[in-house]
Amino acid sequence: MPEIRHSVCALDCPDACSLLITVEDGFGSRLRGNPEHPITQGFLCGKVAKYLDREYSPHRLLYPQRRVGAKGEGRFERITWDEALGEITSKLGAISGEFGPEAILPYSYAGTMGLLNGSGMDRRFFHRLGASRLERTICSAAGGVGLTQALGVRYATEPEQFRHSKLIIAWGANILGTNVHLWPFVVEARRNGARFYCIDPHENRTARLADRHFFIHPGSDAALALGLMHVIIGEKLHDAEYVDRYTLGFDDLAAKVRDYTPERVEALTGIAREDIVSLAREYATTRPAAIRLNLGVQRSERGAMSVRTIAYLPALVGAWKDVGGGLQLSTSQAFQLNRPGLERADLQQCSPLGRESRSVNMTLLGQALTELRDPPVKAIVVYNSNPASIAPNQNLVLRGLRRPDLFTVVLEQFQNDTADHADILLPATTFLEHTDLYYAYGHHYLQLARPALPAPGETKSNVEIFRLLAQRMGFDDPCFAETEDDMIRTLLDSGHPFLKDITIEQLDREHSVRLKVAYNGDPFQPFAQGGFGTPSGKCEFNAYSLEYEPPVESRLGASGLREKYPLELISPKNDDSMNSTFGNVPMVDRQTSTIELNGADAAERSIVDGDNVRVFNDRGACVLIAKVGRFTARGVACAPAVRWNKRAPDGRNVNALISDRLTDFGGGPTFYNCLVQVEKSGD
Ligand SMILES: Nc1nc2c(c(=O)[nH]1)N[C@H]1C(S)=C(S)[C@@H](COP(=O)(O)OP(=O)(O)OC[C@H]3O[C@@H](n4cnc5c(=O)[nH]c(N)nc54)[C@H](O)[C@@H]3O)O[C@H]1N2
Ligand SMILES: Nc1nc2c(c(=O)[nH]1)N[C@H]1C(S)=C(S)[C@@H](COP(=O)(O)OP(=O)(O)OC[C@H]3O[C@@H](n4cnc5c(=O)[nH]c(N)nc54)[C@H](O)[C@@H]3O)O[C@H]1N2
Ligand code: SF4
Ligand SMILES: [Mo]
Repeated sequence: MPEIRHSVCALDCPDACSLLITVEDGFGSRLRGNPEHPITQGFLCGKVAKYLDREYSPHRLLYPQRRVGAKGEGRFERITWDEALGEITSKLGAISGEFGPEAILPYSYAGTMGLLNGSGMDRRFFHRLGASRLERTICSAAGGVGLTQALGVRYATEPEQFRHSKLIIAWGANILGTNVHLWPFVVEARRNGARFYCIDPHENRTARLADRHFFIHPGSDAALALGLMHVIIGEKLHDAEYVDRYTLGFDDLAAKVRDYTPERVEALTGIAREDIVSLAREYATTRPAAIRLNLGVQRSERGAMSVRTIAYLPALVGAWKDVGGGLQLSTSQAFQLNRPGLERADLQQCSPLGRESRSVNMTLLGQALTELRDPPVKAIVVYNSNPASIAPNQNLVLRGLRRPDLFTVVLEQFQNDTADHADILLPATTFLEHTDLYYAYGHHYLQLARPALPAPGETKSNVEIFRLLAQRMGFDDPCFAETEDDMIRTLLDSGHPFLKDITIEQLDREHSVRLKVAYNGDPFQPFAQGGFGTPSGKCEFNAYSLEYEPPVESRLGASGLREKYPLELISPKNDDSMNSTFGNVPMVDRQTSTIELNGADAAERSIVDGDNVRVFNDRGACVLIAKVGRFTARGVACAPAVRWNKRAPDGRNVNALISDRLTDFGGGPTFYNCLVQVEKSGD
């Protein structure tokens, strides 16, 4: 008899969908969205609707392997778990003894959003070892800092409330591509008369369905926000009462934005001055008004400033007062779990180092592997991430990963570019095969998933692999013997009111539980009456430090550079994949091997649709297929990310072009400020 089991999509996506899987004799035959879940609403995105193809792919890694070919070549031989674990622990032990434990670097990101397999036993293991700590900046670090500067605490308007909005602005947010479960709420709002606008350098899937799309120069969003404030304050359209009661520093803000006239902001952003004026008026006078700000704006040299400045807008117009008003960047901070108890940073005190170890910024991986000293990185353990494909300054990253003296361990489901560089390659389970607890960054439901399918071959979960490694190393703290359920109980035990009375038993029964963010299921309105997380409890404008400078790598940036490399390249998410996770799928490979060029830019270079083109700058080059059209403004090119290097003719993807220059705050990457030249390629 087929049985329906519950699971949770673990991909790095705001929606964290509740899944139903039909299982017969241990075989999963159908995957669908849970119709009872208030956010999932019974449907899945295109990529996960087909996830069973990945689950049962003949290319799954099933056994531990040892590299026999050159690094990057991808030739391996099968070994036993016993050999693999023995080799890893003896090598890590030797490196720690000779160079100190900080010569070992963990490298992971959100391949799974599960807390146990993403930041559980692994963290405990590396803390006890005394390994370097990884600053996990690759995605949202700049935005996190910008939002904290503005609001003090990173709470957000919940998706369910968007149905009540009368004006929704998708600001650097490709809702249909990366956050599709917000869309039904947008549709409902529009049915009730709401307008829907996009602010984006790319006319993506979402912008094509918008009432208006404003093409903005990459990285210039802070200027637009300052320009909107100029109009709002100049025309006295702000909410004087809200501003008076719940904000600080309005007069200085008013003085600061005086210089950001529509004329000046048009020159900085490319948006016509009359559009800036009308958008400002409409935003300030429409209630409720919600901004869906996503992470696109903060992958820029001005990323933190952009997010900070945009996040002042709802306070200025009083939008936080309304159900359906405000702003959503990420809901993740509402999940006030006991992370310290899970991660156990205190174990560093028991390491050979006996103190907190150094931290290494993951965005600077290339530098860490080639330049870092005292000690140099001698071993890297990669899981939940594919740095050979996704990290900036790819040529430097690959040079580092190819160092003959670097010991590399990779925990993976598939043989991707990073796996090809492993000394020891370990087979990992998928989220359908292990237990985990899931937070979300696009809603307020905490979810538990039990294994729905048997783990194939000799695959093991990250939790189990790090538990085994800890045992082999002789780590005897009781936390290394904990079960998944012990770890979940620890996480739930934070004492925070948002988690009040939520138990593992309830999660097992109900699978998904709404955080206690509001009384009795009422809408969550974090800042309706102030309550900001700042020292004063008010939204602090701190106007003295508000400023906009064009990014160095932009059309108004460094002059020597933009003459040589006149096109601004952005490489946002591909609609039908997930970073590099589905890079082995031919359709995804085709989608991520293209670059969209504006018709005028293409014509100038005698490029027509379908031509192979070489995209290059001083850091590197890659070959892509041109798509010529009107989807970007003149001077902007768009190449959806992230392709597997090894599927490209020259073994490189767009990240060979991207600098490892960091964002203004937070140490994040600047993927979307990248100057390039494009030429027709002979290939
Ligand atoms: N289908 C799909 N879904 C995904 C992912 C995926 O790879 N594919 N990845 C997941 C991950 S890791 C994340 S972090 C989220 C990210 O989700 P999003 O933030 O929505 O995704 P991005 O594509 O990074 O950026 C969103 C939009 O910002 C635009 N943009 C780029 N630069 C600028 C700028 O300077 N200003 C403005 N206003 N807009 C700009 C891009 O053109 C894009 O349309 O999505 C997650 N979901
Ligand atoms: N040019 C460009 N580059 C980008 C971006 C961009 O927009 N443009 N986006 C950036 C952003 S926002 C992000 S978040 C990063 C994402 O980059 P990564 O964090 O590297 O994400 P993925 O490429 O999805 O790779 C995740 C890997 O984890 C593996 N995995 C999944 N579950 C498990 C598990 O349970 N155990 C183990 N051991 N492995 C597992 C998957 O098989 C997959 O290979 O990329 C960044 N790079
Ligand atoms: S990737 Fe996102 S939208 Fe797709 S199933 Fe997973 S959580 Fe849902
Ligand atoms: Mo991300």
